[in-house]
Amino acid sequence: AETRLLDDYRPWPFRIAETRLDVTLAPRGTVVRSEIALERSGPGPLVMDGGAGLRTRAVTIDGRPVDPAHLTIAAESLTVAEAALPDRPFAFAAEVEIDPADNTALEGLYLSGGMFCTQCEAEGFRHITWYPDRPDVMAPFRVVVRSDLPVLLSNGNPVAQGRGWAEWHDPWPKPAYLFALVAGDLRALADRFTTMSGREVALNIWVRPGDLDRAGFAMQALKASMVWDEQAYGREYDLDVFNIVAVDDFNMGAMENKGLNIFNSKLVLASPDTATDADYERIESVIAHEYFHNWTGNRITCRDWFQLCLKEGLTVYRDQQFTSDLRSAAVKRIEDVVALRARQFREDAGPLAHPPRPDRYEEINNFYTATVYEKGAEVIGMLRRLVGEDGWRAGMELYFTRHDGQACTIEDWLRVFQDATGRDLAQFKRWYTDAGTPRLTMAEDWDEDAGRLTLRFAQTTAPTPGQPDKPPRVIPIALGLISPNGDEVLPTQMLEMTAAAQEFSFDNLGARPVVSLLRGFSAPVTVERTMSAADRALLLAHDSDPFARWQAGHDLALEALVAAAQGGDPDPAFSRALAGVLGDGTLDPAFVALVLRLPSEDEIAAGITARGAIPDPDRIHEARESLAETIARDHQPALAALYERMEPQGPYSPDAGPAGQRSLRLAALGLLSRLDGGERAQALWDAAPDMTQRMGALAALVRLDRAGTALAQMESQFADNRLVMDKFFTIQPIAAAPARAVAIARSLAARPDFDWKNPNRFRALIGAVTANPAAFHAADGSGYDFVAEWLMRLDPANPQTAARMMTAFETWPRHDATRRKAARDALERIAAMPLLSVNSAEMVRRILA
Ligand code: B3K
Ligand code: ZN
Repeated sequence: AETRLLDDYRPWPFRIAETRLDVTLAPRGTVVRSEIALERSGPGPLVMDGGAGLRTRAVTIDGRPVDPAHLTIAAESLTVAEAALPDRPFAFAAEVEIDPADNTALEGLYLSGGMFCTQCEAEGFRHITWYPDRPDVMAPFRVVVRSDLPVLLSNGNPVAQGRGWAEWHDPWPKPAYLFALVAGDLRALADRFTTMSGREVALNIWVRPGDLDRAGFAMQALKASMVWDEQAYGREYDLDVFNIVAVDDFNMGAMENKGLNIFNSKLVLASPDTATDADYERIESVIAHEYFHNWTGNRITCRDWFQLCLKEGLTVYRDQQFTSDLRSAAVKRIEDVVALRARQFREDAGPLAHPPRPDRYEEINNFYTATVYEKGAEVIGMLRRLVGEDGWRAGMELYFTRHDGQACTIEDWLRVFQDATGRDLAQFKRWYTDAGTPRLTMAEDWDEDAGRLTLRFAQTTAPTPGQPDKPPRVIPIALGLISPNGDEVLPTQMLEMTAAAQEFSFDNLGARPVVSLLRGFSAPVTVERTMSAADRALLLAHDSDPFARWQAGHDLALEALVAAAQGGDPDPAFSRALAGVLGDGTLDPAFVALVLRLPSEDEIAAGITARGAIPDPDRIHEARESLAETIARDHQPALAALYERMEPQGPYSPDAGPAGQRSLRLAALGLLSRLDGGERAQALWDAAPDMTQRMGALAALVRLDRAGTALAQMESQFADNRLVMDKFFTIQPIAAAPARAVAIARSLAARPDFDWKNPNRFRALIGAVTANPAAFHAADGSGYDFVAEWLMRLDPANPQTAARMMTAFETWPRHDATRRKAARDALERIAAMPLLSVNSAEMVRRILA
């Protein structure tokens, strides 16, 4: 496939005054009539993008068919020669036919259980009609939808409707990727919102008739988001209606189409007996994320897809702030860092490493990554730390006023902060253009006589694909000093490291303090320092910064596990230090649960790799299981007491307080079930309080291989609930002993309800195998083979989801020769597939490079 380069950007030589669409829906033979009012803004022919599925019936300019001599229709483009175009404004019109029923790729217009819906980002609109399908071409849209289905929706405000048709108008110029259309037998949960300037907005969440009672929480989250964006950024909603639609077949989480967000139903529907606390929190944050896109993404969009992190990094940053404000900032920060390390650090350390702003791609859908999203958000957090609160406020204000209605670049974004604060951001820009996670080392010099502590920092970043040399970056390092008795002797300071090596000294210190480093995770770097277990335990007990405090415990656990997985004796320091944490009744239960959560098998493997050794997935699994058992034995009475005490009282609420109690309760349960044979878990399952606790109990039962009855009950109770049945498919391979997981997954895949063309169901089962590392990386290659088999089956139907799941293989280079060969063989089988999609071909090529 063709490689696209950032440097090749050229503006489109026309402007669009208005785009009109008239769509007559049918499962096969949907007719799309378009009329695009154009005005020339540069030289050249008129080139439109289009996909293979378009059957072109007519092309006219100002109502007259284009002379075939001036019209070229190729596989992916339509060109009208310059000679056939008037000098004044003119109208391009086309009529095409498409078949949504055959669209299994779920890109463009498709059918999901009898309902028509669209997904246009990044380049899906070209599968609907001929159009300049690029984000820098913006236009107001007027859309007529025709169908017998009762509910007909598109972007913007409703204009008029009659039997079998509805007209919509979106006055805000937008790129085609924000277009949406929905038609179906839907019911609305309706509400209203009054904006800060008094505008009345009708809110609707559209779901299938039977799902109406599970949309309430999403509505609450939407209203909370609207209030928050007004208060935090002064951003107000700008249409008369805001519609959200839930669909069962969706390639990702949700989509921010202007005024008509389309959501994966799993990110809308929730009730206490079907959704977990984690589901609720996710729904709240994704509803917010898509809503926040209305300003950061829609009103101000991207010039081209290389700039994707302009909208995604900023919007993730905003949804993270929203969740911290609504829930606990400390807990949210820890959760976000855990997720960043699990997905983004891993990506940055492997063959798929790329900068937040890539400069080349073959298939843009392969770049909706943790680097663009989550690292993009971290980069914004650093920017805020560097320019300070006033600079941040002034910069954001300038961004919204200067760029409203425009399609922008990362350069525009940085210039805003440069202009607002006078600060030179040239070095900072490397965070956007350079891939890889910097490794920060710190050495300490203590001068007892002078009472002076000198910290010597060095930064290095390993080469990444296409980027052998890594100049130093500016790294904001937040640190504090803790005296040996636990008092804070220096509150948080923000150091700015700009060179490859740099020193900072602190004077007038009485006794040698312990450095609390990278407070709040002030930069997305890995830290290396020598530090005694006793000092880590001191920080875990006393650090005033909750993130650094959690990190100290996490490091203790990680060190113990890395040693144990390499055949060493595990240091008992972590388990010992837990006594203080478990006994401290002042701590937030959610925080305690996070301290108890052991580093993942993948993180242990990365830790071993970073020390220059080869990880053994089986021994890692055993080391982790055995540490869990040690902790359970060491703290049995305290855990048992917590398990009882953390039972939330009263009716279920997904709020941070009770959810935190449940997470601690379930963490205790997971440990205790290693000693009680699963007795508590069985009792909890039988009591069936809510889905959160049921899933916690079920995970323990599956791990102990005594979940037969529980699974049968789950199945009979929830056979009709797709979202709950997805959990049924996930929990078994993910929680089972690695040696059995692939066999279990194979038998699940043979069930008639393994509807693999549904992305949620596919990810539920196949993704679960990739999330059980010792099973996926089994030495005999059975895990790789199973996953590769299914990716090959999915690719022809749904390339986007297949390619995305291929990232499971990105850690293959760190394994031993046997596993490397098995992984390579599996990937090569995929690469050799006839008609492999562009999406998957690019991924395999990069993973194997
Ligand atoms: N912007 C969409 C993602 C589109 C993914 C296309 N492959 C959802 C979001 O980030 O909010
Ligand atoms: Zn987004």
